[in-house]
Amino acid sequence: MGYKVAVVGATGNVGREMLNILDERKFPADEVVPLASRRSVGVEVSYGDRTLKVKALEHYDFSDVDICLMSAGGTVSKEWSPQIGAAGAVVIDNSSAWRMDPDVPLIVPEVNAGATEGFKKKNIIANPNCSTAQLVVALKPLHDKATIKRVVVSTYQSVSGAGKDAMDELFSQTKAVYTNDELVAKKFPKRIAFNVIPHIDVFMEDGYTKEEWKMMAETKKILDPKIKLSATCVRVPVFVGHSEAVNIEFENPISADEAREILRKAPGCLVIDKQEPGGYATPYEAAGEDATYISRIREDATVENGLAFWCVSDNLRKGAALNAIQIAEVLINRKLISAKKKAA
Ligand code: 11C
Repeated sequence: MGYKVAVVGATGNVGREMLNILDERKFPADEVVPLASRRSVGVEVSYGDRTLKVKALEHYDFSDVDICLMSAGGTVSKEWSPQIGAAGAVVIDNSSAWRMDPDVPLIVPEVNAGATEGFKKKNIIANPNCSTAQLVVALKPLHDKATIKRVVVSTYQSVSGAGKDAMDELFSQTKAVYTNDELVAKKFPKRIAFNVIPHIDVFMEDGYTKEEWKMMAETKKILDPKIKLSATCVRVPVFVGHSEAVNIEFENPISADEAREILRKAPGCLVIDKQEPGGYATPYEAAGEDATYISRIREDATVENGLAFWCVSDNLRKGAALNAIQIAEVLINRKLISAKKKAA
């Protein structure tokens, strides 16, 4: 017997990617139900070669749903995830609502799949922020080898991280530049076309932004609370694919060659590091792919035991939908859930 999977937020960037990936990975689902707010009821979404009609989240009966993939934002998740979890479905939530809750595991399967079983208290599992997911996939094998003390990371984040309206804003502003029309900025605080914006999410009291705080706090929860991390998160005019320039200080020595060999064998990582023009990954190649691409691996002589690299991944896939579905696969493969009997 297969699983019944609900996708909440099915009309959004990540929800649609979740439906694609469930099909691509031949997820053992007998039934997939796309859900969204009332205004999206009846909208058609693709699931493989099938077209499904979106149903209303409100009043949906979750009692025979096994897994609920949630990508409808923090406010909806805060209200609905506990109710869906109490109805018996395991919620895998893509928002930031539950990530820091001590009773909710925050999972990147390549890094801390073992922590998944902690979901039973609330029936909720959290998916990390996209910029954290790809980073910890790359950090984990290096941490295992040489123990990370401190990370300094600068991100180059695509507009799809801010949703479909943000992608439309980049498109229309870019067009307006060529047609000499007025540039309208609604989603971003400054023009994004042919520009970069050093600001993602709200400002915190200490001057960091919430996106930067998330990278620090989530890395600690997923990988190791002892790791110190300072991030600068920047929006760039790229549609899909987040990039990161990473500097690490380790407790123990590790050479660039050793790091390259370790990362080549690490789950979820793909090393492209030819050290010649074009011999590195960019968001263009990473979009639509599953891996975290790692390039430009080199020793950083400005600190003891220092290493620097470049890492790129599809923020809608490993940063969101793919990671959520990999968590669902962990639940099944580790026999942490079994498919419920469905009404005939
Ligand atoms: C961005 N990383 O690129 C954000 C999107 O906490 O899940 C995801 C925000 C989150 O704008």
